[in-house]
Amino acid sequence: MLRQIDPNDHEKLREYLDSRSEDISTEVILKVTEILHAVKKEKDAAIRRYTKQFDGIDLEDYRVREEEINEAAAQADPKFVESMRQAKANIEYFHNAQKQHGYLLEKAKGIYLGQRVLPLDSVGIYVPGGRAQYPSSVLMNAIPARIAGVKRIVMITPPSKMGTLHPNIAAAAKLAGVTEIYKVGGAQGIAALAYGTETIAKVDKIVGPGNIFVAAAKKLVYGKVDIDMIAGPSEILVIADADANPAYVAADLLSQAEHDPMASAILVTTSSKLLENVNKELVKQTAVLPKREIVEQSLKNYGTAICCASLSACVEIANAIAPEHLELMVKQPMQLLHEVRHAGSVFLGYYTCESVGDYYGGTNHVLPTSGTARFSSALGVDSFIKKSSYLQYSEEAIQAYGDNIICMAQQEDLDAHANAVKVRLKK
Ligand code: HSO
Ligand code: ZN
Repeated sequence: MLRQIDPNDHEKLREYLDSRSEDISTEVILKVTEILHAVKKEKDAAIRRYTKQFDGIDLEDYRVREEEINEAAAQADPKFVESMRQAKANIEYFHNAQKQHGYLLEKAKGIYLGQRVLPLDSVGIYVPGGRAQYPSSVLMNAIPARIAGVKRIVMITPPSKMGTLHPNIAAAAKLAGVTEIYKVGGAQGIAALAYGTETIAKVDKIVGPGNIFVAAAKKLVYGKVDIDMIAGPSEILVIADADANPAYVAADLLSQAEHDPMASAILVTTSSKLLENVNKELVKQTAVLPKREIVEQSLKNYGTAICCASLSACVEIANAIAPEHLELMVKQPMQLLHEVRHAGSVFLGYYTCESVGDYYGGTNHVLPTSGTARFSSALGVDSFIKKSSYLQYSEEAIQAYGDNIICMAQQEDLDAHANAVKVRLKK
């Protein structure tokens, strides 16, 4: 049953929005700082110690050799591998269109200005172990990196208790073009990627979701390396009109709710009748879900419904919430899309459930959460490139415009700057 909030009760809405993102506690920050320092100093020795302590296994070597990757991948279900192959093609299709090109401007008098687009040399992808082990996320992280032209794509993931690599993760990594795999997780894994160890050469950027320790570690190493984002719990907001099928709406809300007890599922609708039916469907569908307990907790924590007078009013609510996923279950979704300003990814029409995008359609499922869609974007090719500008002034150009530069340098009391121009001027 979704709790209902009045669309005009802005305070309640604000309260709801603010409750979504939590600050990382000082205790976690302190613990993680200690781990980062230890790995920086002791490298592999610290990795081995923490892996033993946190993952319960003593690994002499945490590098995964090609043979082991192939053996693990061979155990994956062939039908699953074929589905992933198709998903990969769709993800490539979408992300190829994101490639950016540099530019070169030629001004008069031998002046050239340009910008080059360059891939990062190396990236590290964190793949969580335990509950949230998603091969689909390996595809979503690694494929755009490969399309951007990144040469070294390193994946790290905590070892299982037996010290093995999950077959599905191995299969996804192979398909997606991951070039190195290491069995190390947690803050110690992030430290290894950021600082390097005897086993892992450090990377330039770290991407991928993880638990609170991983998130804290990513925050702390940011600046030393780049990071993608600090992902919060998953969210879906469904805007549905009176014609939407309540069974579809409920199913889609539940698909996000099953991720995490902290995930939020929000229905914004113009029809109170639909809301009533969705609530009935939620009860019915939840009862038979294996992840029933998580779903129930998630709905209890964050399951929300808001009834609005018009579809435009629904979009206004969505814009205020800036959800990670937004479904437009309305008759003319393309028209409504124009009003959407803040959403990580939008799913249009009655048939495009979020799962299409989570797995298969080609758009990226690594999206800004907790309202950060206001200022950030989905992971993509852009996340793995950087830009470098260049400039050339000919002899004539410096003669023509040098005075302006000298004047500006003098106003800043930087005589050496001015001189660098003066020595080139013919007088
Ligand atoms: N919905 C998740 C992505 C995912 N779903 C992975 C299934 N597997 C991102 O919010
Ligand atoms: Zn999902």
